[in-house]
Amino acid sequence: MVQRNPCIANIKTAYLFPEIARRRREYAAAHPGVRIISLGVGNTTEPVFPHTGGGLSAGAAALAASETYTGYGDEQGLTALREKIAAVLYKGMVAADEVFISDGAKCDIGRLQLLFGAGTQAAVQDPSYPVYVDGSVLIGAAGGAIQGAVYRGLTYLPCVEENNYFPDLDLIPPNGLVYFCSPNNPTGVVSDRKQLAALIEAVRGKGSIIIFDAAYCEYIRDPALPRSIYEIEGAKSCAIEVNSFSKSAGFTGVRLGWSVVPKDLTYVSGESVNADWNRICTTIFNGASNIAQAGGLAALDDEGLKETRALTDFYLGNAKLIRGALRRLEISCVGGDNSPYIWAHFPGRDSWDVFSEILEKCQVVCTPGAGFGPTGQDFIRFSAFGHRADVEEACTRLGNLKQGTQKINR
Ligand code: PL4
Repeated sequence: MVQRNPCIANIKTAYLFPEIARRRREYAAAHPGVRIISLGVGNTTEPVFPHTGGGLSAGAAALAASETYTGYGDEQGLTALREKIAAVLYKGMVAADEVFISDGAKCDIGRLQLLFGAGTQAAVQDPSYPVYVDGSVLIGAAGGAIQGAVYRGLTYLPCVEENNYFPDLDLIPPNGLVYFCSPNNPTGVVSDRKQLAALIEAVRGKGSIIIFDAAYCEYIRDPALPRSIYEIEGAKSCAIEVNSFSKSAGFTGVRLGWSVVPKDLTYVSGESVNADWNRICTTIFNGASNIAQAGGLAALDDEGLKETRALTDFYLGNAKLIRGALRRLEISCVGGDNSPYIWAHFPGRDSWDVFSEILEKCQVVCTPGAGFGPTGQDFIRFSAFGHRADVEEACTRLGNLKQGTQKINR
């Protein structure tokens, strides 16, 4: 008999989003005819805009003609797309051969963990996108669970109201990884330049590396806030960035993202992380779909960038409605102004109980904060991804909660 990978055995709870889907299905089965609205998973709902969609269509059409057909491409992605991302999105802050095209940020986060392996200490913002934690467990870098989904070998960096949702940098482990997400999932809070400069200084001082997840950077409206870690001096020697077309172009189902691994970045041994990432990508990844990449190229044209702005404006409009509804209920919340997530506080409550209450009283699905880490225990995340009419209806239904908690503090 073949032995089970003991790291898999360390995972103690179901992955968050399928668990929410399971509970939703269970509720729907018990309440036939009830229309459930989702403000849960961060999944885009609006159609791809025409110029970007035209890129996808052209990519598909090219496959149907012998003159334009293409098969496997470079595993690192189309040179034209790597160059365009470097030029248009990073304004030359990174070079094209530091950009690696992928099938999405989530997949990159999983593969990046192979660079560092089981022995590397990892720190995560608490709360954070669960893939950083669960991925670390699967690679063997987190050890066993202490309780629930809290793992012995991980360093949790609480990001709470008391510290303005920015962690105590003294907690960062030496020679380890720091997963950092801004705009943050789930809190919706964006770190400013001063905070990211302090993060970089701390990480460099400890010989650690940041894996910076900028998947929601196109939602930033405050021009003073950084959209990429590479806007901050020193980042190229200590940070990898992951990003995606999912939430900017509506490509959640298309699957297209990228990572930036600077050539300045080295291990403690002095060897190049970029060279190893190239080796991993070429070995166990076979390149993003050529149709998706054609769409990505169109999304980065002037017209495509306008579409990104319009799409993200739309979801930010939803976020404003959700914040308004919570405000009327006097539920304290953050986020939603430069991000599509709103982090709402239900002091003293268990977030899975609040999830059930909202489902039962409002037929609205949300995401329990406990799924993002221990500090999320009495929080609920509301996602602004949804059709406008559904979000409006959900906001009306939230009135059924009629729950006064604490005063709005942001
Ligand atoms: C549900 C901080 C959503 N099944 O689409 P990708 O792979 O380019 O990006 C995924 C991603 C990366 N980084 C951050 C994210 O928040 C996400 C998507 N998160 C959410 O509701 O938190 C979708 C989750 C999906 C999943 O497991 O990722």
